[in-house]
Amino acid sequence: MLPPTGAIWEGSVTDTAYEPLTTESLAARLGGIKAITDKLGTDTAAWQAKEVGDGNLNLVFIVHSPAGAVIVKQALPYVRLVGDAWPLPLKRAFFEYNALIRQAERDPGSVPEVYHFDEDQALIVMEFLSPHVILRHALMAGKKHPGLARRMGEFCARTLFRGSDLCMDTARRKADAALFLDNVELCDITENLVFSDPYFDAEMNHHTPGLDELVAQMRADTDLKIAAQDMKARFANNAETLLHGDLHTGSIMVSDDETRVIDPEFATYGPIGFDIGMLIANFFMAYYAMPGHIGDGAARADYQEWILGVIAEIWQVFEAEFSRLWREERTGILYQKSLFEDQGDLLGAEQALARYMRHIFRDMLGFAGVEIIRRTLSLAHIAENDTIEDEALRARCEGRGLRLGRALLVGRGGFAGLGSVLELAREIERRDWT
Ligand code: SR1
Ligand code: MG
Repeated sequence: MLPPTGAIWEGSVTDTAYEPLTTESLAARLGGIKAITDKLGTDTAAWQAKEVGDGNLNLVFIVHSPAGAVIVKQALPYVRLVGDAWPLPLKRAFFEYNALIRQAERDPGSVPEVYHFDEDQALIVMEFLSPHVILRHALMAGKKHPGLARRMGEFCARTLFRGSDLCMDTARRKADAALFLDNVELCDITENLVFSDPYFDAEMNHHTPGLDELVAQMRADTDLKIAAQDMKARFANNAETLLHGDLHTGSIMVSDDETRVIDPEFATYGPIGFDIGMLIANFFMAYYAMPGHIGDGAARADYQEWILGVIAEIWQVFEAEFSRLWREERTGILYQKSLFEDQGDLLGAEQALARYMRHIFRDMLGFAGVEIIRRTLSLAHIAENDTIEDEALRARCEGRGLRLGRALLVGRGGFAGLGSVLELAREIERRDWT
C-alpha cells in the first residue's frame, strides 16, 4: 500500500537517535527521568509495560508500578494502520505536545496532564486516565454519560475561542499559526482522506459491498463533489483558530463523572466549525449504527434519542459558552470592543456575534457531512460500523449515514437550526430506503 494520492511526505526518519520503545526496553530507557520516577518510583524492576495502542498511527504503552501508572505515547515513523510503506514524520509528537499544553491552559482539566516530552524520541509521557474508557466503546456498549455533552460543548467553545484572533494578541496568535503551519503531513492526510478520496476511486478506499449503488451515485454527484471541495477550501484557507484536528469519539475518554480529550496530533490552524462538525458527525454515525449493537427496539430507540440529545446539548452549550467568551474575553484583533461596546454599541456586538455563530453553524454542518462520508468510504472507518458482522445490516446503517452526510454537506446553508437537523436525522432513520 502507498501513501494516498497526492501525499507529499516520502522521507525517512533515520537521522536522529530515535528508536521505538518496546515493553522490554521501556523501563531501562525511561527509568532515569525524574518526572516519570516521581510517578512510578525508581525501582524500574517493578515497572510493568503493556502496549495498548489501537489507533491508526502510534505506539501507546500503559506503564504500571506499585507507586502509580503513566501513559507513554510514541510516534512511529510510519502509519501504523498501513505499515512502513507509508512513512510519516515523527514531528507529529511535537504538535501533539504543543496542542495538549495549550488545551490545558485554555480549558483546564480537559486533557491528560503531560509529565514529560522528548522531541527526539517523539514521545509524550502523560497521565493514565482510570477508570476512563474510549467513548466509542462506551457508545457501542449503550452507556449513557450525563456530563459528556456539557463538557464537550465547553471544550470546543473554550479551546476554539481562546486559540483564535477573537481572543489572542496578534504576536502570540501569529507565532502559534506559524508553529502549527509545519504540521504539513497530517494536514495532508486530512486533505486527502477526508475531503477528496471518498469522491473518487482512490487506492485505499473501501466500503461495504451493499453500498455500491449509492456510492456510484455519490461519485457522480457534481453538487456533492463541489460542496466537499468548498469545505476543503474552508479547511485549507481559513486559519481561524487552533483545532484539535481529529475530534472523533475515539479521541475522547469518559468515566462516570469525567470527560477528557486526547490525541491532538492533527492540530492545525483552521475553521472553528471543523472540530465541532467532526464531533457531531461521529455521534450521528453512532446513532445510525445502533441497530448493530442494541437488539431490543425500545432500548435502542431510547439510546438513539439520548445520542441526538448529546448532539443538541453540545451545540447549545457551545453556543452559550462561546457567546459568554465573546462578551467577556474578546481581547484579540477581531471585532474589537473599541468598535462596539466602547462606543456604546452593545447591539452591534450582539449582531456580530449572531452572524459569527451562523457562520460556525453552517461550517459545522458541512464538516459533519464530509466526516460521515469519509468514515464510510475512505481509508479509516469507525468501530461502531466495522464491528457489525452482518453486511446487509452494516450497509443499512452506513447508507443512512451517507444520506445524512450528503444532506448536511450540500444543504449546510439551509437549516433553520439544530432542531431541523435532528428531525432530518430521525426521518432518514425511520424511512425504508429499499
Ligand atoms: C492514516 S490516518 C487515518 C485517520 O486516522 C486518524 O485518526 C485520522 O482520523 C486520520 O484521518
Ligand atoms: Mg488519533
